[in-house]
Amino acid sequence: MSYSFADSEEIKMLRESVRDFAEKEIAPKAHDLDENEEFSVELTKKMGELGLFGTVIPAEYGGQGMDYIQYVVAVEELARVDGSHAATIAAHNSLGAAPLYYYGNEEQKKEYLPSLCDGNGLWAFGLTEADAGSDAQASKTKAEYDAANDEWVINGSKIWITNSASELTKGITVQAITGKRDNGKNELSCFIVPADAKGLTRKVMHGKMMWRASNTGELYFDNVRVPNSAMLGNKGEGFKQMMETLDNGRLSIGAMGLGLAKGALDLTIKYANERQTFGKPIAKHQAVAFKLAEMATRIEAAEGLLYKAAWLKQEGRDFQKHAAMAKLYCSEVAEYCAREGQQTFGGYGLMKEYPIERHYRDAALLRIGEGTSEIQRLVISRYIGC
Ligand code: COS
Repeated sequence: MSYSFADSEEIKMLRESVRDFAEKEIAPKAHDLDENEEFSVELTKKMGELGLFGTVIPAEYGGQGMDYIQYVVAVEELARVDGSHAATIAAHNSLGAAPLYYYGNEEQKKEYLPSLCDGNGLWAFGLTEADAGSDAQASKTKAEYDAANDEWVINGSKIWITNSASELTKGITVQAITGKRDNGKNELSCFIVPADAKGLTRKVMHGKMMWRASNTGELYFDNVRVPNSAMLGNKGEGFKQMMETLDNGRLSIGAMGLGLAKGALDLTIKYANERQTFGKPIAKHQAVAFKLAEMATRIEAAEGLLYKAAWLKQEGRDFQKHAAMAKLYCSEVAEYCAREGQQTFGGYGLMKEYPIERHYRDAALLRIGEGTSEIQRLVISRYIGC
């Protein structure tokens, strides 16, 4: 397939339907949900009804069979209106359902995927720990094999796990130490852990400055027993699975950045054409017009980078470097547009009733979550021969 900068009819329809949903259903509730730190089961299920669960999972497992470009469009349109709801969808698809699809055996896929594609169940990605963030191999959570029962016994904890403590959560893919490798490093493997497993405590984390209507959990594993058949892929493949999952996830975080930036620009252009100072709309003042022109230009560049990365992934080509670049750059553009937008709104931009204020807070997550901007630069530098 050659490059195309024109949206197909299918993409246009998808974009319009998600935009319409985000504007009519999410926008009117976004402020209150954010203010009350409330995860909306109702809106999450409605996003499922719209076909946003199991986006890239093939129809045979109940999924929507979208390609990665379609998936990016959907996340972008949600993020244009609200980061929390975009985060729920991005985390569920990229980090929740995708590893089960890519690494699960046929039995596991048939058991778990349909219920994660029908809009009623969320799945989470249990990688991060209190002392293992950027250094993701530093996990302390352990799984010990109990040969007598052919089970693994998991002990440890995870933190900042999106979608892990909601009432829709069906389970978590958990990275744990399962032994030592020949090079002396920990051997890491992944396990499928149901949300109701005995010994698993899930706590909702409160007090976030951003994504306040998304569900973030803290997990404690106290002798949680799972059968040997709950291992995802082979023993010792856990870290590679997690890293590949993050490579894919960067596309959806990039989409969140691009969507947020576009949302901030739209709000700012509207405001700048209405607000008058010195006898004319502020959009007619060069100081403001140039800000808007700069925002629009950076958004255009971010879009090109992100859609190229998604296209590379879709085509089965090497996309990892571009995904890291897209995640890095879209996050920076999001933050830039939210800040410059807020500046244009002046005092109003500091008030919670103006969505630009929420965009400003939500943008901060993008340079920290799913691999900090520093980690993206590290990944990119490795690909360019450093
Ligand atoms: N895909 C497949 N395999 C990968 C990989 C990738 N993207 N990245 C690393 N690996 C493999 C390596 O090939 C290596 O395999 P061997 O040990 O068999 O040779 C192994 O994983 C270890 O790789 P490496 O030595 O590069 O790991 P590091 O400890 O240096 O860590 C970084 C690499 C920093 C890139 C990794 O820890 C990382 O991405 N950290 C950020 C984690 C993150 O984003 N957390 C946020 C989660 S929020 S959901």
